[in-house]
Amino acid sequence: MLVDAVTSLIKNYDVTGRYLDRNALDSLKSYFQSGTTRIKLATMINGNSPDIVKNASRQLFEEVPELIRAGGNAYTTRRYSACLRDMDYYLRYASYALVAGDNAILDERVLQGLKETYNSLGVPVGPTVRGIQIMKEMIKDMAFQAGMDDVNLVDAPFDHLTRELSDISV
Ligand SMILES: CCC1=C(C)/C(=C/C2=NC(=C\c3[nH]c(/C=C4\NC(=O)[C@H](C)[C@H]4CC)c(C)c3CCC(=O)O)/C(CCC(=O)O)=C2C)NC1=O
Repeated sequence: MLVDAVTSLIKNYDVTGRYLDRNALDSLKSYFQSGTTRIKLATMINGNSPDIVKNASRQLFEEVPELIRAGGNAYTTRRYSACLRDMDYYLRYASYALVAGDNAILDERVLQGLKETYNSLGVPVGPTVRGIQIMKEMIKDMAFQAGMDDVNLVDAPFDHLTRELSDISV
């Protein structure tokens, strides 16, 4: 089921039959107040997704050149394309989670079974996580240049992907 910040909060209160209290209302307020920025960020990501994927993967392959050398996991055209496609998946689903203000969609559509798949195909998690973090930094830079006030909203979905993939704290 698709969940956003509002439905997930209401669900929690409904389970225990409570009215929304001060905490709930504060968190709803901050979600709605950040709404315009979330949509601006999603618009910016949508309009630049091919460049973000291309530039972030270029930087990743500069930092970890073994990936695209013989024997590397992104070596051969097929695997190189699979890698860029995965980056695009992370970016697109992160943009959904950003608008929703909730990471549940990432658990459900992206992370489910992913570690097992990556392990069985030898896709290295460290560089994948690095690719996700590079995209995050690029988007924050773009948002900052565009004068957006709360660029740290970008962190949550990318850091969630990173944490869940690597079991490390960000
Ligand atoms: C929407 C949710 C979703 C995700 C996330 C997803 C990921 C995903 N990535 C895969 C493969 C892959 N993923 C990579 C990615 C990389 N290799 C590297 O060295 C880099 C570190 C990295 C790119 C940053 C590669 C190279 C493969 C192909 C591996 C192979 O077939 O040998 C596969 C195996 C099947 C296939 O090749 O399509 C899946 C399921 N699929 C999905 O439906």
